Amino acid sequence: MVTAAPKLYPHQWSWDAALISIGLAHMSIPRALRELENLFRAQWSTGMIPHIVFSDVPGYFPGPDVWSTDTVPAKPHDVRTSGICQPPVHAIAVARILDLAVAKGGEDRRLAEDFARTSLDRLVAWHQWLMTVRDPSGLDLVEIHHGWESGMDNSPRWDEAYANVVVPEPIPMARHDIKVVGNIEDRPTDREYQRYLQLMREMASVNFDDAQINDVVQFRITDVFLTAVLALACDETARLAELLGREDVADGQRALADRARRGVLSCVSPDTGRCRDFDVRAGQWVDVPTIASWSVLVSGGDDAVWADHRAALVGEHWAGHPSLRFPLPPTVSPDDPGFRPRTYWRGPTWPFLNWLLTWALARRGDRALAATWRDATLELLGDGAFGEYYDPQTGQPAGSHDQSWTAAVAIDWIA
Ligand code: 9WN
Repeated sequence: MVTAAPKLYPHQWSWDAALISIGLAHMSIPRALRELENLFRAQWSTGMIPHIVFSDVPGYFPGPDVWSTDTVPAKPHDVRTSGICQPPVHAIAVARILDLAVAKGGEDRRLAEDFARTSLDRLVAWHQWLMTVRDPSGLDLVEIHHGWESGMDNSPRWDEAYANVVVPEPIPMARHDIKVVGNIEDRPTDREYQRYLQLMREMASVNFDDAQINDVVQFRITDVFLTAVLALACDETARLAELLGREDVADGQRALADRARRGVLSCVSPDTGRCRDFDVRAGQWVDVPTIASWSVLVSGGDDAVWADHRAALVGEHWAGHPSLRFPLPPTVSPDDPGFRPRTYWRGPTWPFLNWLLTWALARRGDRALAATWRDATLELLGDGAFGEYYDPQTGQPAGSHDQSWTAAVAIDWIA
């Protein structure tokens, strides 16, 4: 596997792996397919693709022993994984790799078509799990049980829900991340980590059994951005299915995509125009302005709302903010009192996320904005550090250096 980063993340992460495989495909189609295969082999029998597939390299906390998933019946017995998921970008990767392989032709094409054919059922099971097991209330929105599932771990979107997570007794921690990342403000706090660990304990207490988790976990919130990504992933799976002559699958995926899109639109606040998340335990909407507020830019589904969200994200409070080094979307607006330019999901701009946005824009035909964000991100990466994320005001790299998906998206853009 390609690890998410050499020192900070010495394992395979789910959504990182998808983007990494796209970068690899430019150099070797078989290598790209192996990367995805390694992740897909770890898919649970429920359909869930786990958020981490562990290597045997030590040095990440929480590692497999802390996760306690070894005896989970749904997990393949020969891999060690975490017990939660991440956003479903995988179909986007399979489709992108297939497109690249078709252009290359020959053996590459044959291998990629075979892989796509065998992956189709995996993707269907994965998307189905998200829209059934993870939508127990029938809201057409995917519910998450841990901020890590959103991939936007400590985004202010989750602050209120986390504030309600009670940690009855201090949980021992041996954090490794703060030793690797020199600047402590780049990472979440100990207090945040205590809650992260508490939720893991709760899920482990029922052996990660989906039927019981909803009753024991103190964090249940729908994730509008993840749902928007799912809409696109289902579209891409439908496209793949058509290419491979599986009309039955294509119809089902189109229906799921419609549901996800409807779900995202149902989150738009009539007052602020922003997408909200719904805190299932508190029974209330959470309308915190972050990059996820503009999720209709990703999902589409309503031209007027799409145009509003595009205008907001390029506007003076976001990518067009005068204090920014490059006109790129920050994760929190610099005008927000909670904006922290170096702190993880509380302000920095993330190159892989910019790639995802440009991919969605280009797919919709907005090539001009896609090119602007691509060029600006490539300029940001011109320092060669391949930062995990960047201070949007200074353009300085933060978090880990040599972050694999940062390099992968650069390759995809320049290849
Ligand atoms: C927890 C690997 C991952 C990304 C996430 C990012 C960060 C992990 C961590 O790193 O999360 O999953 O330990 O901080 O938030 O999006 O997939 O790059």
